[in-house]
Order: sequence, then C-alpha cells, then structure tokens
Amino acid sequence: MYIGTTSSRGLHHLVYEIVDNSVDEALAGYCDTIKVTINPDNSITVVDNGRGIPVEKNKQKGISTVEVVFTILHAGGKFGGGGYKVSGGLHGVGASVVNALSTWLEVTVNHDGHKYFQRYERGIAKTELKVIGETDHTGTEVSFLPDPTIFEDTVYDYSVLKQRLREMAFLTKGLKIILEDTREGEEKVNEFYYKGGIIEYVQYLNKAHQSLYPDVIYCEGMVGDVSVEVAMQHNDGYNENCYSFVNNINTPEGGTHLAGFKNALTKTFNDYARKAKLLKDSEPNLSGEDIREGLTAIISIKISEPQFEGQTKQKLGNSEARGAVDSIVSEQLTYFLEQNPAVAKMTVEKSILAQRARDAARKARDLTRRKTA
Ligand code: TSJ
Repeated sequence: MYIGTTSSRGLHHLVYEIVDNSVDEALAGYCDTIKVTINPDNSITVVDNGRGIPVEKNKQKGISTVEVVFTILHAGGKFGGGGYKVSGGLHGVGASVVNALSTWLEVTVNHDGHKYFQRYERGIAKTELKVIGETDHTGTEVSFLPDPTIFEDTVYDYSVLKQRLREMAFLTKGLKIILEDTREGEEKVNEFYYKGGIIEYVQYLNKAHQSLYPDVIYCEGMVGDVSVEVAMQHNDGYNENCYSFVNNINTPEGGTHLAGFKNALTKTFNDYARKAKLLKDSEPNLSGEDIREGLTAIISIKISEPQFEGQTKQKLGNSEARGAVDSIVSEQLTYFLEQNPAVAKMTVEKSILAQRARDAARKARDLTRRKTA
C-alpha cells in the first residue's frame, strides 16, 4: 500500500516509518536518543526518550490518541496541534500502515509516572490502552513483527538498516541512534551520534581523499517555511559529489533545492574571482561544473509540504526551495570567501585548472574530428 512494495525494501521501510516519528520528536527538541533492536524472531523494537505519544482520549473519536495514531491512516504527526511532520515526507504516513502490515504490534508509552500499554494483531486492537505500571521516565517504545503473508522476505538485513540510520544521524545533529542485532550468531551493535551533523557527513565522505582546505563550509538559515542547511568541502579529486535531501529523504534526481545551491555556488565564486582579480575581465566565467570539480556537498532542507515530481517522484518541485537555498548560500558563502581568502584562492585556482583542462580536452577532440574528416 503506502509502503510501496512487499519486497525486502518494503520490509525495511517499516522500520523507517516508525523511526521517523521519533526523529520528529527529536526535531521538536524533546528526544535525544533512539534505539532500534532487531529481535531474535526478526521483530523490531524502536525506543525513544521523547515525551511519549499522547495518551488522552480523543474527544471526537472516543479512543486514545495512541490508538488514533495506530489505526487511522495519515494520523501520524498531525495531531495535538503545534509542530508539523517534517521527517519522512515521501512515505511518512506512519504507524497505522506498519500496524496493518504486522502480525502483532505492541506500544508502551511512559508518561506522567505511568506506563501505558496496548497490543494489536494485524492492525486490530486486542486490548485498550491501559496502565500496566509506574515509571520514572518518559518515552515511546514500539515493537512489531512484519506479517509473513504480506512480505516476500521477513529477514532483516543489518547493513541496510545501519546505512540508513547512520544517514539519519548525520542529518539530525545531536541525535544518538543505536542499532542492535540480538539474533543468534549475529550479535552486534552500532552507535551513531554526530554533534556536527552534515559537517561531519562531509568529512566522512571526504575521508578517503585529501581535502583542499581544512574547513567545511557551512550555511544555514530559514526563508519562509523552508529551513536550509548546506555543508561543503573540495577535495583534490575530480568528481562532484553533491547529495541533496528533503525532510531527511534523499533526492537523487535533485530538484529546485539543488538548482538553487548550484546557482548560488556558481555566481558567488565568479563574483569573488572577479573582485579578487583571480579572473581577468577578458576571461570567461567559470562554469558550474568547473567550480564543482572535487566538491563534496550535502544540501539538506526541511519543508512542510514537499512536492515531488518526475517518473520516480524523487525530484523536488517546490519553487520556494530554489530561492531559499540560493539566497542563504549566496549570502553566507560570499561572507565566508571574504573571511577566508586563502581557501577562496585555492578553490578558484582549482576551478581555473578544471576550466583549462576542459578547454584543452575540447580542442583536442575538435582537432581529432577534423583530422578524421
Ligand atoms: F510511530 C509511532 F507512532 F508508533 C511512534 C511514535 C513510534 C515511536 C517509536 C515513537 C513515537 C513518538 C511520538 N515518539 N515521540 C512522539 N511524540 C508525540 O507523539 C508527541 C508527544 C507530545 C506532544 C505534545 O504536543 O504534547 C505531541 C506529540 C506529537
């Protein structure tokens, strides 16, 4: 259904749907640790130390908010007023879908000194939400067993979860995500915590290379309802590695946010190069490709109503995202280059070399073609 596929990909997606809710709680500022456990029977447990899903009875529906979350489609994150759902915009329909696709699901909420519990089987409540004890902390714990009559494969791949949870931790600075495998013979645990967020992500991606300068350039800001974070650093290689995200979801086909970034980068470096006389009036502008040679960048935006386009719905369409990223990167990169002329000079010089190499390659190609003709 909303998980999109009953393949192994869909199976792993169930975990992300649940974790997204805890990440939202972290983004709201109430949770700093999430633990994901693969249990011996391939059921999953996700625990966070947030406020706990609200337990009070929903006035219109006559059931607890917890039950609304687990039984009503699209309820996730929209209740209780206040913050909007920012994580998982593409499939972020949440807990009710995971519940419907699970043989059983159990939720425990620790809130106001009480421990609340409810169990579901194939999406249907088997008990009411009831107090089963006392507690000295707050948070939510959800365990579920994916339904083997729905999923083709019900064995979790640790490395798949590890990859995605590491990415989520990089994208949410200060959030600790722990992954543990407790299956027999597979016992292992990883902890992901990045104080620097996407700055550390860029350092991680550039680890195998020699970076051109020690600093990671970082820009952040908010325009309207678009929140923008960009981190970038050149290495001495020739590949461009720009990764863009919307609400923590990768957009491999880019879109307006990536276009805004590229436009700002090209314009700002050219303006600087002219002003600093690194580029003569008679010389042509550096192309975007020249400036992005050897660049590793993360562009991460959060937006309340993302519109995805294209065949695979992986390309951001919101026009306001272009302007937001463009203005924040233009302004903050201009300032950074003025404050760090050595870094600016090195980068411009690398781009000029890239431009010359591209020119030389084109001339050689033209010459070969003429000779052949
Ligand atoms: F998916 C899920 F719903 F099952 C789920 C939700 C699973 C897990 C592991 C955690 C959560 C979750 C939900 N963690 N934290 C929250 N927070 C809220 O739902 C919450 C709490 C308080 C208030 C408030 O306004 O007081 C608002 C919200 C959204």
